[in-house]
Order: sequence, then C-alpha cells, then structure tokens
Amino acid sequence: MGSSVLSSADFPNELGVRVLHIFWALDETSRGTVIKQEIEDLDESGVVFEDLDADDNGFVDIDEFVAFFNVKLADVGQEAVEKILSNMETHFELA
Ligand SMILES: [Ca+2]
Repeated sequence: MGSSVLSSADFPNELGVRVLHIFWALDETSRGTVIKQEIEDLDESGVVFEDLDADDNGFVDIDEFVAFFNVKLADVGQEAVEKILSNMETHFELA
C-alpha cells in the first residue's frame, strides 16, 4: 500500500472502493501486484491481462488497475464498468 491512487476526481468513490477490493482479491499472495495467472480465469468478465499491464512488465499494480477502470469509465460509461465489476465480484464472491 502507500500510494494514493484513488485521487482521480472523475472516479466515483463507490466504484473506487469496489475496484480496490477486487484488486486485493486478485492479489492472492499480497505482493501488491497481480500476475497473468491470477487474472486468467477472469476472461469472461472482458478484462484481459494485456490491457491491464500498461507498462508491459508482466505485473499489474494497483495504479495500473485503477487507471484501467478510469479509462474504461471514460470509454464505456459507469453502467458498463459496474457490469464488469459485478462480474468480478461474483467470481470472487465479494458481492
Ligand atoms: Ca505493469
């Protein structure tokens, strides 16, 4: 932890909390990063590792994860993002 990544003004607070919880669920080993293997079985949610790993270093950190959803939010709107989050939450039984 330690980075304040949820500062974007246009990221709705409630969504930000959900994104964080999903990231923690993905990060099974609590390294603060997610590897491809941890995200592979989420393909049905429409989120692919290559899109998340913005700097292409083989790991997705929380900044990249939040940034991804920020971009999505601007791209497809809140309703579509909530759908993706719901899928992931169902997968991790967070919902
Ligand atoms: Ca990365």
